[in-house]
Amino acid sequence: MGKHTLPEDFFFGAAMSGPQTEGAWRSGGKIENLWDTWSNEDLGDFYNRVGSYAGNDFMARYREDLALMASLGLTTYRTSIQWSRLLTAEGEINPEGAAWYHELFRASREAGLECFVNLYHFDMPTFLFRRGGWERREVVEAYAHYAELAFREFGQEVRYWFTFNEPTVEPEQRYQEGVWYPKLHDFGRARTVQYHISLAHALGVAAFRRAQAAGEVRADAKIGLINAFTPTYTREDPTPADLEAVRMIGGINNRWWLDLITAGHLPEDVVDTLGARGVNLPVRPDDDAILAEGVVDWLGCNYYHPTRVQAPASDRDEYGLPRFADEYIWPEARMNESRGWEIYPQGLYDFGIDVRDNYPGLEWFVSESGMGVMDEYKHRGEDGRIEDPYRVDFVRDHLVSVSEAIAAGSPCRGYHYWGLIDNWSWSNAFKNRYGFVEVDLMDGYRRRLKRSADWLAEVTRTHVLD
Ligand code: BGP
Repeated sequence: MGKHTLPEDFFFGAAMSGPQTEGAWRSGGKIENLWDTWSNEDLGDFYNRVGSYAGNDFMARYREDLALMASLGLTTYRTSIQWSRLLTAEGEINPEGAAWYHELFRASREAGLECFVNLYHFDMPTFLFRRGGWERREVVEAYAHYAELAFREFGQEVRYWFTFNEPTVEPEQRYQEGVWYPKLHDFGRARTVQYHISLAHALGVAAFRRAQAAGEVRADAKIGLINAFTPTYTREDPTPADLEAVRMIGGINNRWWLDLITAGHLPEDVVDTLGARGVNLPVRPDDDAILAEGVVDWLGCNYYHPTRVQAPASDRDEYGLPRFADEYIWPEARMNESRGWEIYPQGLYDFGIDVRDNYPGLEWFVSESGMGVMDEYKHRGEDGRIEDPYRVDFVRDHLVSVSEAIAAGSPCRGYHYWGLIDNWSWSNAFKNRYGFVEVDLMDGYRRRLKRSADWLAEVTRTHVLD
């Protein structure tokens, strides 16, 4: 009958992060992270000059927000601990920071919500960045220490842990594409950062296993990685050079992490090609043994858009660095114009099939999916609620794709919507709104359900999509 449903035990939840919601950027003993530093140095880089400072006021409104999530039928959500809030610059627990997260996890349980906890969401403490950030081993070690302390502190409360959110993004945005502070254009340094984050991930998993064996972490706890996956496509009639572009771009963004978390090593073909092009990773003799510890219990897939590539016109970019692909403009692409991202729900199905066929046994869930829309206040209806049928279409189409992947045998367990409650989107600040719940900046961060929230509540209740 063409009716799409999701399994009864399929979970629905919300995804968010500490730096984008908490606010209170310099109280409670929190030290500066890179977002605070960038805001202080160049507020003009942020949409409407809204910096990192206030998040979406979550620390003041968390009880209300948790209740809202539960009222929409969600049973889980994910946020992140901010390294810069939990630890002092001396690497010790900041008691006020710890108290906040204990309180948040307590309130979550009380609201009937399972809180998934991620340890790092692009929020490098500034003093560590000044020591070289992810370009330095010292910082990899500092992350491992932070992870160890977090497992010990919250190990009895938290069941679902994640080492990183989107480890592909910092190398790309900060070091390669020049988009985020410190705005570098250096392909090689970006790969060093990517390599060091891979080691940090593996050391984090190892610390988790040790803490679990020692009884510091619950026996039923799991560790995972959350990454942004961009299924990589090329033109319909590809040349061998187009396929080569797919191999390298898909290899750097997707296979790199999938191989690490399922097999405990990096894809050899990708590392070899990088080396052949003069991009050498800062490998040390014992690194293979470290990476081998990176195998996780399950995976979160953030999916916003696919990547479409073709053979590059030149094998060097404008900065003289290796270039593996040019963008391929697919004439049929449907765009979310606000964000400039292609809307392609089938990418989730294709990801699910990739996991089923190439990484058998790997359980996964959709850890982010969402649609950000500019000037959404213009859609406000007469009763004050934002009318957003486009969001319903977007989420339904993606969930249909998930249900088809599950029907084809892919082990997808749940779906977290990104930005359930409008939040601060890095340098885009509050430009593109993702929420099923509006945050009214003109009215003291007041929360108001958008029309789409009615639909969401119905789907979480029935698990029926069409
Ligand atoms: C992901 C991040 C989130 C979130 C989301 C939406 O890459 O994990 O932190 O921000 O994308 O993107 P944006 O906020 O840039 O519109």
